[in-house]
Amino acid sequence: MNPQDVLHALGLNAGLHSDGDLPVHSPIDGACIARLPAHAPDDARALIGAAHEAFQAWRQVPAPRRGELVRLLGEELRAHKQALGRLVSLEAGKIAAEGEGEVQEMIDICDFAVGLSRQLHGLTIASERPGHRMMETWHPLGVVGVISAFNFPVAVWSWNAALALVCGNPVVWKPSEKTPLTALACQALFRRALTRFGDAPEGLLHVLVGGRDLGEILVDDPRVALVSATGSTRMGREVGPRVARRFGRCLLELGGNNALIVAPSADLDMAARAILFGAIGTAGQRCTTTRRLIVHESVADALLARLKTAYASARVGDPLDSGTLVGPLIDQAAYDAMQAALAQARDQGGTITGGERLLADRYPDAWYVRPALAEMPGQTDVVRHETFAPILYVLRYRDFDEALALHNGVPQGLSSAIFTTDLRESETFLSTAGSDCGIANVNIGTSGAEIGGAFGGEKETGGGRESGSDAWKAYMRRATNTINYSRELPLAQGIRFG
Ligand code: UN1
Repeated sequence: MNPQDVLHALGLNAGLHSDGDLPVHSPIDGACIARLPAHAPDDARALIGAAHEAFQAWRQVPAPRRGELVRLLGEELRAHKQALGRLVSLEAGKIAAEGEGEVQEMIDICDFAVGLSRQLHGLTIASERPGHRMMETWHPLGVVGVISAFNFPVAVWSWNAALALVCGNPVVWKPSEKTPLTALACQALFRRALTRFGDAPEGLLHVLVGGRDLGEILVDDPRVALVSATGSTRMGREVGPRVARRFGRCLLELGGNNALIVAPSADLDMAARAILFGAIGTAGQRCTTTRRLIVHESVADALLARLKTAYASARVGDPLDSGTLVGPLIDQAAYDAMQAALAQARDQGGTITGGERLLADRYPDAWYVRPALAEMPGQTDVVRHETFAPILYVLRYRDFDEALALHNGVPQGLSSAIFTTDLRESETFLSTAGSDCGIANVNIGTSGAEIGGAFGGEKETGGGRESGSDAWKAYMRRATNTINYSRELPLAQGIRFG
């Protein structure tokens, strides 16, 4: 399927050669695959207004009926899984399996949200007053603004949108300016679902095409009740305080610096496979990418020998060729950041294997690299920093406490893993004194989380939780209700008044 066919299959009329001011480049070969008209700031404000109007009607629709719309969206995603997955590959550079995997994640969250649409329930709470009942009710919140990153151009939106919609909230989405086509494709699929649904209000989903200024409009507009933003810690440092200034709600999903500990008792086969997927999958551009390997000195040489062989033979190239494991970096800026980090690692005493540019002759405008292993003398400055590229820093440890200290000794706190068959180690890792991350795994890598759990992390990762478990509560407002069915008016705390 060429780009034009993919867009056509997804119902997108955006021509490849229209004359808009936002060029979209495929990281596969650097070619310009579309030029889209960007929204003006006033358009964005008008769309937020339309979404706010839609909220007045959508919040009144019974939640299970709202779930039906998300069920239909899930059906559209099932029917267009291959085409949308392909577009993810074209626009974000993911290998085909990961492009389709991302769409599967969308289907899964739709299924989850449909079930949830019948379970948005609160508690009944014991009242201290006779003849009283206390309960809590969850109400729709308002317009949800979603700011998403290039690396999961559609799945992260769907985690937010599926929950927001069943919770009674319209969505205004500002995708990365590097990946607007996949967003428009999702909007086209959503429109199909809307048509089949029938009587939904206009304005339940808007996509803002353009740059950072549009994100700022979402952040500052008081009609946007919740801003859910995925991206760098630097971005979160701006978004968080700005939304807080207007007492809006914010859900932040920021940088990760995820470590995987390999203990002496680990199954090294399993560990090596998990490290490979976690560190070089998606060309190291997941927020859950394994960035630090903390390995016991007794198994370090054996593990590293395996990893070096695997790194040298991992096929890097066109993400749509079967057999490719590592596609391109998103752009030259990502390549430059990777090279700068490797230079710093060398300066800080590291020994680097890999990291060089590949396929430059064939693709002069694309940025393919051999994933890098950086054996470090300690957790130096560069190791504590998230570089969004396939660099795995390797640190050796002697005793478990040292491993834990290294593990938690970074500013970020998203995902973490330990490979061990020692019960004491695994339980300690999951205990309050163990991993300080939002996600902590045993004998599973750091990336590829399922949608059923709450997703997000602590410290500079921003504290937000999206996707499964009770993450839906961030998309609703809670009211505590007390009902007096007696003939008295007792005050709480035993107070007598008058
Ligand atoms: C991201 O990189 O922003 O756990 C999200 C994972 C995926 C989601 C990653 N399910 O790797």
